[in-house]
Amino acid sequence: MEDIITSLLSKKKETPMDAKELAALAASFRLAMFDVLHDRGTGHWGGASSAAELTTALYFNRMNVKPADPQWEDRDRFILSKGHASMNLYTILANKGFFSTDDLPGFRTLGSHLQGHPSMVKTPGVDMSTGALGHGLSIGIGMSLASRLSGKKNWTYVMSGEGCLNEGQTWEAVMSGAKFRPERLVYMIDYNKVQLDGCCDEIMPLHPLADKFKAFGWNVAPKMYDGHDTQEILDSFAWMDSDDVWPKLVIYNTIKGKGVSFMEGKSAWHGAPIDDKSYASGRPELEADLKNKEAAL
Ligand SMILES: Cc1ncc(C[n+]2csc(CCOP(=O)(O)OP(=O)(O)O)c2C)c(N)n1
Repeated sequence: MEDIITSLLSKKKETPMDAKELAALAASFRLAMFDVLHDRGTGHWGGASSAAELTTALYFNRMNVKPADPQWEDRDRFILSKGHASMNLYTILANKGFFSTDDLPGFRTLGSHLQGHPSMVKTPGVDMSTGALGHGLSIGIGMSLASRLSGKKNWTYVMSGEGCLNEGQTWEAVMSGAKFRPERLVYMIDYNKVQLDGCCDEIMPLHPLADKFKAFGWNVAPKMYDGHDTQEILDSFAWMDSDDVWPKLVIYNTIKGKGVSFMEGKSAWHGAPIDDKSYASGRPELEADLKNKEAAL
């Protein structure tokens, strides 16, 4: 089972993968995350799982990065504004080649470079330290404007969940985005509609989210894409390339805790340790999904 993914990675790490390859890869990453989070008894499964296809597609289809040279100045930037989903980012970066996959089981251990929230000074490939919700978009806009000043054409992707949208700073950034129009800046929302201890509608309703961004003057994608359907994610990438009106917003419909039926859509699995019993009943679902995706290759 693992061999198919290993050979896919060794053949295609440097070239854009297609929708089926991305789906298989994301399923394998989701399973790998589940294993580490269970082993370590800590971390955030819900939001790491909901973003699995999105980050996989970004790094294995779209982003221009050099894992051997993480500080390459012309690289595209990615800011995981929902920094608690760090296990997702670490799994991607390790498999992309920024550091060894052998480091992943050390997640959140003393001395590991893979701490609970991403650190740009510790972990190769992390473009910005995050964890306090709400900063990512402001930072991404700053990075994009810095690229403008230095004449660079790299892209900047900021990903957040709903938590960042509950922070006033995000809306200041939305206003400044409309004013300064940072080129190649894309704000991607992993819209799973569940937060740390409840549904967004209970905590702070965001509806109508796309219309709010339109009213602020952003270039908003024509539809909400399915963030677990890799072909739809590739369609959203095509939309990103379709015009030069900046900044752009894409909202992806996702499911928190995707892949383990009894964890899906439940705030209880935002950051709870994965106990042995839940692991034993949840893992076969993820294995079956991986098998199906591999069979479709
Ligand atoms: C400024 C700030 N306030 C509170 C928290 C605690 N916190 C961590 S995750 C989270 C909820 C995040 O929800 P969402 O962005 O929807 O994350 P996802 O469902 O994608 O995991 C909260 C409130 C924080 N990290 N930063």
